[in-house]
Amino acid sequence: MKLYASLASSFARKIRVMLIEKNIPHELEMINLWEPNDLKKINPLGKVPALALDDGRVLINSPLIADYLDGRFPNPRFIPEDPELRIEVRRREALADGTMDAVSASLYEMRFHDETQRSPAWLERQRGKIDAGFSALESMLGTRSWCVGDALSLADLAIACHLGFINLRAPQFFPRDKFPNLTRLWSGMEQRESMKQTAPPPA
Ligand SMILES: N[C@@H](CCC(=O)N[C@@H](CS)C(=O)NCC(=O)O)C(=O)O
Repeated sequence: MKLYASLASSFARKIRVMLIEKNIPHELEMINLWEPNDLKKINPLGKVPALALDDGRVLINSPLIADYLDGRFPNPRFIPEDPELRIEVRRREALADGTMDAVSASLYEMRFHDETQRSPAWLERQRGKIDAGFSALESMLGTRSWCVGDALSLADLAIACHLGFINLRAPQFFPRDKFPNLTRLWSGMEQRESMKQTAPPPA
């Protein structure tokens, strides 16, 4: 299988970390999303991550790719088998991904529009989602070591990968003193070898 990723993408990092933690043999191609590239031949949406399987199928969207990898390579599991625990992990992953989507929407607005053309209403709308998303995740985590149960799961991975990007490239969206529980989870996760190997470069 071959993973298409980019150096900075925290959605792709979720998958890269899973591949390393599970020790899954794979090829990796890094795409520069901001230069002309052939990514649309693989994923019509032109987004990373995309996982090309050996049978010719391509999986897009990190939750779907994570589902495939955890099912095919269950050692160790990042999505519990128990249906209740499973849904708790996926709820948190969805919230973390959605919060990151709002950060991305804000960054795209700033990338594609100079200051005079930017929509303050759009940026404020996204900021509301970011603040509410992190607040919800912060109270869901509380003082526990892991998001769900007593083991690392896809929920922890998603939060750590997105916070890794935001703290490096757009720290204004994550005031650490407001979110001590998430900050603790993220800094602990950054100590893992899989996270060190996939750290995004500074801008
Ligand atoms: N929901 C998607 C989001 C993927 C995504 O937003 N990828 C960004 C990089 S972080 C991308 O490829 N952007 C390029 C573009 O939108 O043209 C997932 O979970 O994989």
